Amino acid sequence: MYRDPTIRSSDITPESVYINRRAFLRGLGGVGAGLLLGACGVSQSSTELTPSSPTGNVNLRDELGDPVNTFEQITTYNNFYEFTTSKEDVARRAAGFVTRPWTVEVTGMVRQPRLFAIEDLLTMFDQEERIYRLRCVEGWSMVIPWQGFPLRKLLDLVEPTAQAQYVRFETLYDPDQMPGQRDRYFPWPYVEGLRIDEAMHDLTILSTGLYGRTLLPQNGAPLRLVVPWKYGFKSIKSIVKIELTDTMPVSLWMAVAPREYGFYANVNPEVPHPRWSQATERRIGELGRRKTLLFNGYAEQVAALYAGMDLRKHY
Ligand SMILES: Nc1nc2c(c(=O)[nH]1)N[C@H]1C(S)=C(S)[C@@H](COP(=O)(O)O)O[C@H]1N2
Ligand SMILES: [Mo]
Repeated sequence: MYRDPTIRSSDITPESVYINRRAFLRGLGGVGAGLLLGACGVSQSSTELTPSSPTGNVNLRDELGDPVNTFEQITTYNNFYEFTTSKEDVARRAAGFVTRPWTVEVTGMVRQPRLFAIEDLLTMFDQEERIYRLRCVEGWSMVIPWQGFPLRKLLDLVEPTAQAQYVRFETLYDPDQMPGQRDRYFPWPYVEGLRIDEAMHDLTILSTGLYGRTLLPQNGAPLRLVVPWKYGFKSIKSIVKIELTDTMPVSLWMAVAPREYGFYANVNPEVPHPRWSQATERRIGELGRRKTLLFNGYAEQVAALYAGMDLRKHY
């Protein structure tokens, strides 16, 4: 379970190390800091970094001004049904998950199909920082400082053909490591999909880390999708296959409960889930609830993708 953010087990939590290190690097300024950040693989896209607070600490905030969740919250309250459906147990159950060697096959309607080793993906692309809200369809949310790279960069490399209209993603299938995959209720492996323009959007990233550290198994190591304007279940974890296709992919959730989960799954406070309202959410670490924002607060960037579509019908 996540803890009350006012109760710190230690001053040297991973997030304080991360935040202080960033403050140090920023203090160096200009070229020096850029080189240092480059050397450890995190580029300096710190538009969301606010200046020092009165306490001297640096506060990492999203562009709406809300603070990031703690490292502990982000890594101990997870949805990853391959391990368990109990959010507080995912971290423990996933602890031994083997993420090396790991390959990602990019295939389908592309001119240059290719099998990538995870090491290639980590070195071929600049690892940028993106501070994003994550809104789960269950009605809770967090703010997470991811590292990763735009999915577009990977897709450009393999050159999608003119027929490619959708991108289909698959999680590893390995019931020996992922005991939840023995549950026959779900049609494993976990599958998700995006329309190709959604996949090419600059907000859509493949994440390799968070808080300046390599991704942990519970967060989808070694590579997971992050699509911040959609409900969290679209952000598929531990990806082994990416396929370009002309057919709308059927996600695991569409297959299990087609009346409850659509392909688009854009965050929308006005379209209730059949069993609960989506008007408000609980930000982990906060008391009470806050209003859910259309497209999770990213409407300015993504609304044009859905021009002319009925967002109530295409949920
Ligand atoms: N393979 C896979 N990916 C998944 C899930 C899952 O069960 N299996 N859960 C999804 C859901 S419902 C959410 S809310 C997010 C949670 O991501 P986090 O645990 O890193 O916060 O992962 C998504 N990706
Ligand atoms: Mo979720």
